[in-house]
Amino acid sequence: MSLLPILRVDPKDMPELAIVCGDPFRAEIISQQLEQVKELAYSREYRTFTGEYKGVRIAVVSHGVGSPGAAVCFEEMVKAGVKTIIRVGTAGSLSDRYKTGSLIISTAAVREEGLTRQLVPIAFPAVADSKVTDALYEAALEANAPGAVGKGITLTMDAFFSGVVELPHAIYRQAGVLAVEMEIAALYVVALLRGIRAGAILALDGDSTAVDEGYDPHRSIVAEAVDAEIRAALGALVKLAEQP
Ligand code: R1X
Repeated sequence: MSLLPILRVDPKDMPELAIVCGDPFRAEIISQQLEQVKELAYSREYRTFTGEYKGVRIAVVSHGVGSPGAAVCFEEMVKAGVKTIIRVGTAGSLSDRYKTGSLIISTAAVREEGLTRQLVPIAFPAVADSKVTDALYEAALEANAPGAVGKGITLTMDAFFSGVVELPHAIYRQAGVLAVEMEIAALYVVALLRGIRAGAILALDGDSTAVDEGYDPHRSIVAEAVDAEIRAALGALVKLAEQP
């Protein structure tokens, strides 16, 4: 078979289990935890590595920022035979309980982006796979994160900095949504429509209502939380490899 048109990877080289993250540089950092690492391609924002973690073959792929671009990546991964995807990401806090340095396992995503309604009506829920969520939560509790570990609903948006329209963060905060980011709804909808399993873990990098005043994700507490979520995601994939 020829290369995937956008990821530029030969489908036969793609394992069934994968970690995805937004940042191509973070994909490289995650790949350093693997043995027999190979960089398969670096095409646009999509960087693909494969390797083994505790004897389990996995891929690490970057999906860029935002749902439409990320969905292209997820769709091509599914076409190549990937059956389980875990997103390792960062997000802004929406709750008083979980702040910078905490880890959140996303059980479902509010579909406040524009992409997924072009795939399936908006009444369809963007939910995680429960086995993936359970494995991530268990692994996150053991990952020594600098903050608390929680699980619950997250918000997926397209807007990062605000314009002149009021963003819906306050409403979702009242409704108990824990964090906001930009790609999980796309991941869960693609996974549900294509019949694969998906989950996501997020390191909180600041207060979602303060991004316009000053967003600084480059703090040591965030780096520690990201390291912890990477350990958790790798641990969860090892468990999930035994539960196909
Ligand atoms: O999902 C969000 C987006 O990919 C989280 O971080 C990025 C924006 O800084």
